[in-house]
Amino acid sequence: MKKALISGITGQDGSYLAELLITKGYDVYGTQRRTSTITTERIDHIFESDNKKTFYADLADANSLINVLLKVKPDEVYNIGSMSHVRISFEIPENTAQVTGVGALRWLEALHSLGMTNVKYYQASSSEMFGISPPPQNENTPMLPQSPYGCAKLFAYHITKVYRVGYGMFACNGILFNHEGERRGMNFVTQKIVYAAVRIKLGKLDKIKLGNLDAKRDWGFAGDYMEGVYRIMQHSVPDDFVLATSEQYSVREFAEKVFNQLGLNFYDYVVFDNAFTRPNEVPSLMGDSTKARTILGWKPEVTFEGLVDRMIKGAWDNVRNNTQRLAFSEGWKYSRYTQG
Ligand code: NAP
Ligand code: G4F
Repeated sequence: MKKALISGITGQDGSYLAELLITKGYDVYGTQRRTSTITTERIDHIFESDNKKTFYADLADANSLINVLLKVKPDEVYNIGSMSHVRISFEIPENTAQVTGVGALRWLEALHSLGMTNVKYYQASSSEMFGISPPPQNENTPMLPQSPYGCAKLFAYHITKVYRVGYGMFACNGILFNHEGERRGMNFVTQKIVYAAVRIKLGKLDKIKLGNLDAKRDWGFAGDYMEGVYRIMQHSVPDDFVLATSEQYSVREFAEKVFNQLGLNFYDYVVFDNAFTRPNEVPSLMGDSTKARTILGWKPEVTFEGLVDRMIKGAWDNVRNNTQRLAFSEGWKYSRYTQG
């Protein structure tokens, strides 16, 4: 049985990837960082009765990564962990560089120095690296990042290629465009909008505060993208692939769609708040994933409409039933969780 080790297993993608790899027959392990509150909400159902599958480690702590590698002896490492919020990266730029950028180097050098260069390595690269390069963006598009996060991801992307070429490692990049779902963090714009609309519909919130409504994104479903990640790692040679839907909507269009689905007019509730804008914006992302579609046979299954529907359903069930920590009903808690 192949062993997979996932950093960032407690996050949106890590949890979907863990589920997927288990269905593919993998023995799945993960790293989690020490936090003062519980962060395993997304994976508790996966490792319900087994507390030996996750290990404390931090991307800013090379020895912790080495120790986990020695304990697990994985066949494949998926570096999904990162400080993943673009606007917040302007507030903690050095931490972002350490965790999101140098964190990748720590994994790669740990594998190299331990003589584990036969272990496959996946790097969670991002369309944010393209920055202000106009769409459609593909593997050959110039990368012009606009945030500390984008710069950190660009370092991780290049260092992955350096270890692939220099040491012959199976090290690859998935350059993923925005992907969302029921497990999306509350301070990313899609989930923030969906939860606000549901709360407004249920009389638990009056207004939603947002920043730039004109930015355009290529939004897919996270579960589909983890299938693409798996295929990148099963390909005969290590390579870099864009995963995207090739459709683009503005934040405004996403919000209109969500509010309309609930019978509400978005413009009756939205308030502009400068706190949610960024010093630099990435105005327009839309990927060209021809390479992944042709070589890996990958394509996204969930449509934009399907994504909106499943996110609304997820939020509706949680807010109605108060089943999830993130969905506590008091308005002020919503405001805190959606900061960013
Ligand atoms: P996410 O929900 O924010 O999850 C990030 C994960 O990284 C969490 O498990 C988090 O742990 C962990 N983490 C944060 N700081 C860490 C540290 N210092 N050491 C170790 N782990 C740390 O992000 P996501 O949306 O699943 O994204 C997964 C990866 O893909 C990230 O690398 C992200 O940058 C990248 N990406 C995402 C998208 C997207 O649209 N979702 C697109 C392109 C690339 P806690 O649970 O403790 O916070
Ligand atoms: O949902 P967002 O925060 O996602 P963003 O910045 O595109 O980053 C996400 O996708 C990247 C891939 O391209 C990942 F690498 C990254 O880890 C993350 O998953 O913001 C989307 C857009 C931005 O243009 C932002 O300015 O929404 C705009 N926006 C407007 N009001 C807002 C808000 N974003 C947030 N988070 N909160 C707002 O209130």
